[in-house]
Amino acid sequence: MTEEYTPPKVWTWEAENGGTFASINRPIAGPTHDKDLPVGKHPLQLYSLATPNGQKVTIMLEELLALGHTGAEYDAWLIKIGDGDQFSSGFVDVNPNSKIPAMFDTTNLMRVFESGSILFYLAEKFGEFLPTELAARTECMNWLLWLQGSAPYLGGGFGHFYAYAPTKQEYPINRFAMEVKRQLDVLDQHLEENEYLAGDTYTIADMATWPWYGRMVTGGGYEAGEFLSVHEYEHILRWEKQISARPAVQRGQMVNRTSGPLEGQLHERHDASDFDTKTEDKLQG
Ligand SMILES: N[C@@H](CCC(=O)N[C@@H](CS)C(=O)NCC(=O)O)C(=O)O
Repeated sequence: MTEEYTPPKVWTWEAENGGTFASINRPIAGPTHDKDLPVGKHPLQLYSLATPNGQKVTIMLEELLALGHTGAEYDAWLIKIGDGDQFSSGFVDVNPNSKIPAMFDTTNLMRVFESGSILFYLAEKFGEFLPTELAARTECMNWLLWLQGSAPYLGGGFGHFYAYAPTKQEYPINRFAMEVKRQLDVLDQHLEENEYLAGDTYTIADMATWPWYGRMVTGGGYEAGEFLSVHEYEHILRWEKQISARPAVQRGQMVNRTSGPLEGQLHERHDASDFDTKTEDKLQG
């Protein structure tokens, strides 16, 4: 057991509380500095980073482009959350919550934030990856909102205490490991009966879930594969393989990526040809 903590009567902000995100976390909203966001030539402007939440959107945009929707052409600008780019005045204008991903649609001057809302917006705008028939559409939204509600337990809960907290503590790691394994079992049982999350067709629910739980079962998430015995989830593993074989998924996960092998990092994407010419291995020679 760890040392007991007695909360004070009133919580106060200690700027340096330790942990990986100590320097960027604050208890207040709003910008820290004045800076406009860059704007490129394409209809959609994306401000993001290739975390699982960011990858959801770049996968969707690449899937739409693969279907020939030229209106889904996009500029993907890098937001370095470790450097506090999400607190610029320009970013706060597109997302008052100061979290990536955020998007601006220049065709109707609309801001879209929250990754689930961006997926839904793009699905509605282009009429793709969201069934139109009520029952199938509802099932797709059930799983999309399940993911949006569940992933914070995986990332902000389990991932934070297992990988990022300044000390390893048994209570929070146990609590969130239990919950994450329960979530994995929910998905595994569902995918035993269904090819994709919403049934027979690949939808925005799969695109949202793959970067989180797909990554977990291949052992990549927080390097906790062995700890969580992820090999047990054979139906998630089958689904994960199916999704990761899609070329648009392979491209989408490279955009705004700043870690991992250099050939998989495309820091900014402004043209389809950037995947061939502007990955970090090519730029660094
Ligand atoms: N519910 C949000 C969560 C977005 C989110 O948590 N983004 C993280 C990166 S994955 C972020 O921008 N963190 C920066 C910060 O907390 O200051 C969504 O789905 O878009």
